[in-house]
Amino acid sequence: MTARFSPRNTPLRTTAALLGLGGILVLGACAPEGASEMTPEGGASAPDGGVQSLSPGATENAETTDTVASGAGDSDAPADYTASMQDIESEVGTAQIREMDGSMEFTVEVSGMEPGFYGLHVHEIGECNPDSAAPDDPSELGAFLSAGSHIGADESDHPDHAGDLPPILVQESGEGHLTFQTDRLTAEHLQDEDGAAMMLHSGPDNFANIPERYAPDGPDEDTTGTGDAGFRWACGVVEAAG
Ligand SMILES: [Cu+2]
Repeated sequence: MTARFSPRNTPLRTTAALLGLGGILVLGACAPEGASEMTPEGGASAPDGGVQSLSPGATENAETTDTVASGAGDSDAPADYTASMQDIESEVGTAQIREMDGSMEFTVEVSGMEPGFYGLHVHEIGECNPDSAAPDDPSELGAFLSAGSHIGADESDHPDHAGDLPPILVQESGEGHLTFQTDRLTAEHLQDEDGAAMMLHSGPDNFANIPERYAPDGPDEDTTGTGDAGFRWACGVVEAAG
């Protein structure tokens, strides 16, 4: 069996060294890592060199995507938007997005990963820079922080953000396949001037479902902002399909 990515076990990936990042690359989190390693958001990462802007920029050819598919689940229809989700080294998976009548249908495929659940979100900025600063806090550096927060993070708590998505299950084969629809996202979300990014996280999303016996005062801000899905493992700019 070929080597697999082990996102949960290798928060400091050796590939960072290959990219010439030098010292420690603390992979920026949408959330702190799991409960056993509650690392506060915003570790430093080596800012020097090796920055690889995978697909900067937002989608611009919106005029090609005016056609709105109707009906349900026409997964053979061509996608209206696509995203290639890349970790700091290579492609991990893809997302195809179709405009339905009143919703968006996503088909997400990943491969080469350890089995288990992984959080998925649509983040608000279509910029997947593996060594970048958070737009609202330039002192916070890490992988794919350039993509900003979940779409809708300003308007509600997780998991009620427009960009909150079901997690993907990676099977024993290392592959995961997920198709779902959401009526929370619109074409405007995906095509606004700063674009949007598909984000695959390093661990499962808890959907802020924290029993009161663990958190008598309710979940904290990190949880209600992010779902504690771990660091940002792979990112893909959402682009209009051409
Ligand atoms: Cu996220």
